Amino acid sequence: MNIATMTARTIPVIIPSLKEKHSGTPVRLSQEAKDAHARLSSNRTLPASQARKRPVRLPPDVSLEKFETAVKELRTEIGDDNVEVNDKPLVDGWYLEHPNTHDAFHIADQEELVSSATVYPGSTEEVQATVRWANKFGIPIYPISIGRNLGYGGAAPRMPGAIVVDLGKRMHQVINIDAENASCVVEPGVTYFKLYEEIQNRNLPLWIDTPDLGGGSVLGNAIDRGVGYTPYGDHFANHCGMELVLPDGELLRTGMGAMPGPDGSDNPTWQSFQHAFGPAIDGIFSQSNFGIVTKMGFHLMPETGHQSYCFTFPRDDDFEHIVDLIRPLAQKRILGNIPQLRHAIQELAVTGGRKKDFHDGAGPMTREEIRTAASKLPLGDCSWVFYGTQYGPPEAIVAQLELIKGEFGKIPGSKFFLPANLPPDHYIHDRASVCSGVPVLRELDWLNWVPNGAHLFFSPIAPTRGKDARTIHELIVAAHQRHGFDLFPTLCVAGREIHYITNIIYDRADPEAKNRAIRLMREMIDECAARGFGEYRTHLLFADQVAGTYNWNNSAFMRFNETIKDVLDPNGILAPGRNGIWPKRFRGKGWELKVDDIDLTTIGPRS
Ligand code: EUG
Repeated sequence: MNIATMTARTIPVIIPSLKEKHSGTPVRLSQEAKDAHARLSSNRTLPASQARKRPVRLPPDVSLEKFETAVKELRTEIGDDNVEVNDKPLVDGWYLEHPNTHDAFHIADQEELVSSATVYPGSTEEVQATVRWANKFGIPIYPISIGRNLGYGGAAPRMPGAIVVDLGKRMHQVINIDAENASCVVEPGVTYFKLYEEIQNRNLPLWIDTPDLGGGSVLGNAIDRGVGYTPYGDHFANHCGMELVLPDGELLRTGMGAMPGPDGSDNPTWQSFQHAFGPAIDGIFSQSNFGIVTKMGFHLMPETGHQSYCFTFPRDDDFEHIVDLIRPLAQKRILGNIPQLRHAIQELAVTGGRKKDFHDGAGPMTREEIRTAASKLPLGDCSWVFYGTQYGPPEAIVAQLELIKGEFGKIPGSKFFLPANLPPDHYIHDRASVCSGVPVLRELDWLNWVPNGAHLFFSPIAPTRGKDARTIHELIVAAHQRHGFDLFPTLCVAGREIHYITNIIYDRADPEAKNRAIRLMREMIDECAARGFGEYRTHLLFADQVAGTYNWNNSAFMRFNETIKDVLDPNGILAPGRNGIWPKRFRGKGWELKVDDIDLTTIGPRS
């Protein structure tokens, strides 16, 4: 173990490194990880774990006797050590030691969104064997890659008592890096940290594309259609070829991979061309429950020059104008990546600040409190911060920056900063890392906002148009006010749409705060939908409601998904309810959680 330290409460803490564990921390970030852990644990009042109130949560319609028989059979197929019954106390842990048994950021009772067991297949054949076993016993399975889909449900199955198929633990090889083609093939357990390290070790002039936190699965994030911040930031768009196990155990390759290579080798263009011939089917395996992806190809970006920067804007009301200035810059691809437009309150949260240091009592911080606190930070008094990065040779970057400064200079009081103008611990340096493909841990600091901090993302899509952006922003502001939550808007602004991401931060030990967070989510989903703004991704427990808003023409889209689901998965074993898609076996039997389901303490069929 390379990191051994003592927390504020003098519990010895060991953070596994990437060498010791597939989901571990790179050595270059060990001090940062240690510090982040110390801050979080000193802000935790809950015990590490509590005795379970109930025994193992069994899969639906499965007796204990049948469960035990099934587990025994799975052990003979996959190995005794590779099947673990979930009967021990539940440990929320933290980002770098996250659970694969339940949702660490529980909104329901901690014991509700839980698995009955975890299986660790070591090969595609073992994934196929697991799927066939699930069909034989009618037991739902829930695949995870790393399980760090945090804020969206983490590693938890949507259906309590499902068996989690933890693919990452034994399937974490970087199968290939093709330096000439600038592409790679990875297994589910390869994190951004690991892929980055692999490329550095081989001294290749290639970049990966990472989200804000680097511990996630490259494959898992892409099939959930996650986002990063180099020019290759659309993770699904930059994938190239999949191998997957269908719900009946069949094995399938997509794109050029559907054609065998010579003499039994992989097709030589599998990582060169995404679409190949015939229907482009890759998309139906993203954000769905139609197959288990066991290998996935990605394009890698050749390294290039880069320069990160930020602009600050003084007034809350500048928002609309900023969005209208970004639109043409993004459409013309003068902006080098997907920039983030963040509210000044994030400057407080990302320093590891605690709300109580800025605000007394309950209720959200006032505008004046935010301004006062932000004015003491390096960027000074402001309302919005635009973080961008330009790419290419130095002369090109200078020319691009002149154009961009000319535009944002139209907003009175705007200020321009380079990383060299800001202290070494300022967030801009982490932004510069992320925007040049270097995975980091910085955004963990948000969770210190409240004790036992947990978070939930609300992620609607809005047009890149000032007045639409204002409409959605005002609606979200009002909803947060009503429910007493601070609002942390980060807008990922493209030329035609905005991913408006807000992070609802709540205290896991406070059932009343959890319930307010649920009401807030439910209301925002419905109010946005009434104006045509829909979520691009959501937490497990809100998927039914969100799926229900995509209901044009008598829900033709969901009916299409259900048709596919019932053909591919007639026994309804694969991730029932994922993204709102329920197999025939469970559909309409009370599992769906709708807008009126405000009490989510217990999860199961309702009458
Ligand atoms: C973030 C961005 C996302 C998302 C969750 C979090 C960033 C937070 C663009 O998508 O889904 C700072």
